[in-house]
Amino acid sequence: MFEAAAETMPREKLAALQLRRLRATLRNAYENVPLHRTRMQQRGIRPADVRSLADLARLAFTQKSDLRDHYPFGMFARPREQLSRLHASSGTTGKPTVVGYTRRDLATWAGLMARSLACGGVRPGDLVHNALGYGLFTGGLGFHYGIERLGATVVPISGGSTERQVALIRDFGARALCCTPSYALVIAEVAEKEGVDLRNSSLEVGLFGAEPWSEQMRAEIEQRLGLQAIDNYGLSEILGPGVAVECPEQDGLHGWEDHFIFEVLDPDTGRPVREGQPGELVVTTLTKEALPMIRYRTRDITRVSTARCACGRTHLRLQRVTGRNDDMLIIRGVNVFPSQIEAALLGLPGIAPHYQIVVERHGPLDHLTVDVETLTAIGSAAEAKLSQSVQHHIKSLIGVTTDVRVLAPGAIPRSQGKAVRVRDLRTKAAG
Ligand code: DLL
Repeated sequence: MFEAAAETMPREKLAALQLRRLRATLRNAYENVPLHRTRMQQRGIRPADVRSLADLARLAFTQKSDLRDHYPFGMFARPREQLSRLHASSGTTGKPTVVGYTRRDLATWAGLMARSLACGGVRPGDLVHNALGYGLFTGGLGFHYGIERLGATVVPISGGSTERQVALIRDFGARALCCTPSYALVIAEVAEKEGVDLRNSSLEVGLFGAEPWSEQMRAEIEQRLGLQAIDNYGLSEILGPGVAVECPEQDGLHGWEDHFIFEVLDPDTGRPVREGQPGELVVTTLTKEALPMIRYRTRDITRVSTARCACGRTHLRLQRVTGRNDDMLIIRGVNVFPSQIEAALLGLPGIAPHYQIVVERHGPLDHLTVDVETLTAIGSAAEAKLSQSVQHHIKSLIGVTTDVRVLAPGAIPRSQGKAVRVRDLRTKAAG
């Protein structure tokens, strides 16, 4: 463990630390961010009134729209001159979300990333191939400084030029790979095409995240790259990567509770669900200077468990994030996450693990077309037959009727970062 005392802290001590840090965070937010001060005043709460962790429920939520409404720097608790770095996420609509870090925030982040890498099985002295995007995205630089902090060697390759990535993984002898799960499969695919056997390479562990992925996708990646695939979760508004990560038990992601408070709420009522029940993850930061976040609604759906983990860490575990509230499709009354379609598709014989879902409006009803790809060219008669059987398989597993389009090998666009899984044509048609 990178920080054994913190990672194995008894839960009562952890709770006491959280309360102390929560009060300091609220003071920082109240004194330095007009939006947080106004919201606390509206509720008649001052930071000193928060005397227990249960009092957190009295505070207002923060949402992505708050960051947009105060674009670019209005949510910062420090003057811009005191920030060492900015990151931003582009988002699909409107203005980007801008986040900022003081020098101390960057040190905290590097420490949490080093802790997360070690938790996932990366060791000091390892060579780590970092294929997450460098730039405004938090993935590349977030991992970069964590890898250095851990005492490992970073190869800052970023995404793209996959042939070169394959050659460098082989030539430099990387033990660990960091990228999105969808890009891990692109690397596997290109290696196979080039005749490079990564299964028997130096790779032993991969940290994959930044997008939802399924257990089936994990199995595929582990088998094709010959490594242990570890899930890691984070979001820019809260930190970037380094919020939660699996240990080698691969049974949930340890959320670092000495730096964050995790709540799981019913997205409709805003009330907590029982432990183990699915709901929206809401996160409060405890150590951020520049951008303290109070009860940030992530829109991500997960469940938590505080049961003790075999690895000895005491921090709660988030179940793999299956998707975002706003990515959920409602097809004739059935709620569907793209990751469920992924789980149904992966492992089907003859089908490549690349897919795209097209949503259209047919009259009053939403309609799904799932584009899949064959591993080899098979001819139209076989394609028609395959389409039928995939359609049947999805229907029997998830209960939704879809059209399945079987495309030629390589027809589905490959991503270097976050894969675009859903093409939603509904709004266009309505407009
Ligand atoms: O994706 C930070 C990150 C970088 C995490 C690299 C892990 C590795 P954003 O671009 O702000 O930050 O996107 C955050 O991506 O709210 C989730 O919806 C989704 N997401 C991130 N990690 C996972 C994961 C980075 N492991 C948004 N599983 C989040 C499922 C994930 N979804």
